[in-house]
Amino acid sequence: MIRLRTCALRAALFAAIVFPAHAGLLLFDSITGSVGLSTDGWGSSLASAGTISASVPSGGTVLRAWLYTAYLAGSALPSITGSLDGVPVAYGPRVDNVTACCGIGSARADVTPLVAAAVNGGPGGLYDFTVGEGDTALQDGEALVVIYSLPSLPVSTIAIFDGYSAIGGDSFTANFAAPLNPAAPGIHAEMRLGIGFSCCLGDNPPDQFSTVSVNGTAITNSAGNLDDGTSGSANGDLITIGGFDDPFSPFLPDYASDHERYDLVPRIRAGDTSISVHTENPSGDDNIFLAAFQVSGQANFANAPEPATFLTIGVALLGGAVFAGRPRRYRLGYRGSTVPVAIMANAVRLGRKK
Ligand SMILES: [Ca+2]
Ligand SMILES: [Ca+2]
Ligand SMILES: [Ca+2]
Repeated sequence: MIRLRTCALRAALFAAIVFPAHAGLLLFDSITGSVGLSTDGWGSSLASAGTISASVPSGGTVLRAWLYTAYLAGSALPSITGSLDGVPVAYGPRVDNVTACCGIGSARADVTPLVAAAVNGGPGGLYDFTVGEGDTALQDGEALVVIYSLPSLPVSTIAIFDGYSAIGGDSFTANFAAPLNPAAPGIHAEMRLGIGFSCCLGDNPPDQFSTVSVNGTAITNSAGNLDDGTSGSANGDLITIGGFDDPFSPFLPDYASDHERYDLVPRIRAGDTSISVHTENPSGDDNIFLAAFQVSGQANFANAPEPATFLTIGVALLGGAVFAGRPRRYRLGYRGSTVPVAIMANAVRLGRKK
């Protein structure tokens, strides 16, 4: 009994220290099945509405759809509002990036019913929506994230992390049950980032970019800028989303050629059972508010503790314990959906900091 209590205490201490009231991007959702991912962004400092799109093949069925908005000067924005195809959007709690300057943050809305109604049973391809902002000067832009099922697709896992980036660094890990073979036919592993309030090198110091490393290797020092802004480099327009129509960024791209969509396969070594990603924002004034992953097969995604914290505290307390998320299984389907709930989702749902 004493041993059990000690173990429980150690586990509690470990959990409390490794998972602090979390600063950073949190795992919001994860799903495994014959699923696909669509992401797109729009921003403007002048117009209060524009076009944002979803790309869903014929036969695809929308399972979930979220609209994000990224803002600045949050204290001057008492309420966060917007619309999709003229329908007011009910954004959830604001998520201020308390680690960064300038009152930057983001909010998320569930727009599944509206997007599903437009897409399901449709011809497939590109679906355009009119996205609106309540305050275009203080809202940099929006991201539309859609997960759909399509029986002909190979099984993959999609994971969405959202909230705000800790400028000192966030880490994510995908754990796989079987060793990976990067040469396997059809293997797929990618990450797409959504970043708000990021603009420019040189003419607006400090240079505004984020860095990304995968399995310990830096893959970009150029993530950011207003790739999805439509009105030029002004506050209220500073948003970029790795989108369905963006190519993968080359390895260590320059600023202009980094569109925040990254192929992770080249960083996988034969036999790896996990993929680890780490992001930082050295300028302290950009907000990575979204990280969307899609990988072949089944994977368990988790927020990873920072390496130094993990080694120092984890080893000391537990003598080398192996960290592993404990996924919760549940059947899938959104409220009111007629989608067959044949797909098993594999998720760790964590509360986001309010
Ligand atoms: Ca705007
Ligand atoms: Ca910035
Ligand atoms: Ca960019």
